[in-house]
Amino acid sequence: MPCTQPPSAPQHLISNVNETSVNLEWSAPAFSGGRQDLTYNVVCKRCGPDGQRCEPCGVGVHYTPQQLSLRTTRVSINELQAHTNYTFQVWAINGVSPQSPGPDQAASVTVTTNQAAPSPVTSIQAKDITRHGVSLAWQQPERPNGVILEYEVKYYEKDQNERSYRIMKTASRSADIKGLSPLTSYVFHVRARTAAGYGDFSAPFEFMTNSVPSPIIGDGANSTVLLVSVIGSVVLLLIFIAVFVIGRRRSKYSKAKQDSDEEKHLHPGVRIYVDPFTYEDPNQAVREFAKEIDASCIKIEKVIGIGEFGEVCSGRLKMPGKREICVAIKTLKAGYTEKQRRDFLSEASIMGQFDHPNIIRLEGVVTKCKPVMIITEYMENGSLDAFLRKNDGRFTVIQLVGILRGIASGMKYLSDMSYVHRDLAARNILVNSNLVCKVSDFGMSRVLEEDPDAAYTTRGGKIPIRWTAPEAIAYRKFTSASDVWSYGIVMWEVMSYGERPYWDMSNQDVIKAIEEGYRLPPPMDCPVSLHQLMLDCWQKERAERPKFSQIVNMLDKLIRNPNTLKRTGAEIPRPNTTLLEPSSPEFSSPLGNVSDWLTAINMERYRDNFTAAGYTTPEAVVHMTQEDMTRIGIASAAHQDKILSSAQGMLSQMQQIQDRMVPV
Ligand code: ACK
Repeated sequence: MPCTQPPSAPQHLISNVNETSVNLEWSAPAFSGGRQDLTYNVVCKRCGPDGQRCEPCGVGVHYTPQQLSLRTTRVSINELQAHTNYTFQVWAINGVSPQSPGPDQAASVTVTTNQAAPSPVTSIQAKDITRHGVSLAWQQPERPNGVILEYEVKYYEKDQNERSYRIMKTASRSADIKGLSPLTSYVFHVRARTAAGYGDFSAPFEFMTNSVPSPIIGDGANSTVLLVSVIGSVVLLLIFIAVFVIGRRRSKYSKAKQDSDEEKHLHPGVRIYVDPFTYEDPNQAVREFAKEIDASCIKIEKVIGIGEFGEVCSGRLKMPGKREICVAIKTLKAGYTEKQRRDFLSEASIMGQFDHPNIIRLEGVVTKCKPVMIITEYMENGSLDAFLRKNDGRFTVIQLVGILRGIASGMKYLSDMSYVHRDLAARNILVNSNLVCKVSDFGMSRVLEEDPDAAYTTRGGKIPIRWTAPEAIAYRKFTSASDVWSYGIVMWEVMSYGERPYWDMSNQDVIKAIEEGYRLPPPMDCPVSLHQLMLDCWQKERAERPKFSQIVNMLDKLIRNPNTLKRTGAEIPRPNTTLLEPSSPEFSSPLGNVSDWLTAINMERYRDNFTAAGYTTPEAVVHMTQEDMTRIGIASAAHQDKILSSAQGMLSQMQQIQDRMVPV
């Protein structure tokens, strides 16, 4: 027999960076060396800003499933440092590799991690509990991911609604909370902020204030009071321990229960958005949600645009003790009415409640002198629609899907907070120098007044017709599901590099065409899977549209399996400036519904599993993996195989149908 040899390098290594995590995927080497014992080792190197001077990443970096002797062709690497260059090598190894190690057995990729918010604060301690206050202290988060600028303590009475909470900010790792009611249980959460934004809040920390004044130690005049106080304190201490232990037990229980729930329930810090117009005094909302900035900290440099309320400028913000940063400055023009001032500042009260990498970050407001200003982070590449038009055809499909994923993630956050945007469109997305997209434009009146694409409806309201779901146009039913419709239009704008949805059709014609069941066709070179997702977002029945969490998952899956993005339908000659007819094969599933299919393959017992996990269309089912099956509760390997092989058959049937598709 000939000698066996070391394998050649893994092929097609691709990376996907998500904040401080990196996913690597590759395919098997072209040459296996004539052996079956192929595994992979991953080498991680941290490099200087120029990508040179690399050193081993060391401990602290986590690899899933593992770093060495991998049998899979993918690995997820977590807990990397933010804003850092890394080079990863993936080595193909077999039993004879040690005989002849060489660089031709490895593939490598270099990435830069993004910014990441700090990890949650974990250990909080209460010191000096009194009738009306408590001193809290905590440790720095395990992974600060940057310099901690401040901590925020959120607290509320345990028996009260969590929405009536109070916030205290501090630069140190302790806080003296005052003004509490005696003998009352309070819940505290602490979170840290760096230049990348806020981290998650800590788990709840509960305690009860004292009922008796602190004894005056050394005053022996009234030993009875002292004795009562000491007994009282001991009893309270026992109550406190009991409350703490029960609290801990309960939170452990609820965590176990909630693990399968939506993300918003997992993080006690994710709260519901508060409409600033529900405040009797909207200025109070501004004070609560936006930081007042001294005008002397701001340098206006140039005008970059005109908004409804005045000029939009770029400039610099230098707060005492902090680094200077680039900012965008929205100004309120002179001669404004009180209502205009309120409407202008409502955007800051809304934006100030959000904290997410795909939502534009509010730095603060200037209200104490004129002009009144709203200061936000600066987004170097401006609005997404103009940016795409300027860069027509320059991005890979994966980059475009990355853009869409960012927007969907920001929208998921907003919908988790029960905020409905109402004017989601590429013109209202901003792009920074790293191609990170952030949702912006949160003014309430703006939706109706400022947007040049908004038109008056028969009911008198002003609505951006081309981006808006039919039920929102017809009877103002604005929900996260109508935002999903708009998101589908944004997908179309992105994949067509900023083309105007429905081209030069009039608003009336658009409304009529949508009502008759027509939909936008796939833009040129758009993967079939993405156009299908758009069509799902444009379901007439809003309950049938995907949720933003499902859209994020779907896009993640497409990014992980780039092969699913290869089919573009380009082989079908079709003018792509004509709407799709309602009867197009792409439209409704040509393969019937999931329930019928499960019945046909004698697997109807899993119908509820599919429905509960959101796999409601054959298009969604055909891309499922074995892991997905396990996740939705199909434990039997034989059943998994049966369903997967039938789904494969369905996929090829689908492809045949699409190949037969005719121009409409
Ligand atoms: O497309 P643009 O350059 O991006 O023109 C508009 C203009 O101001 C009027 O809204 C730009 N703009 C708004 N907010 C920001 C921001 N945070 N960073 C950079 N540009 C911004 C927008």
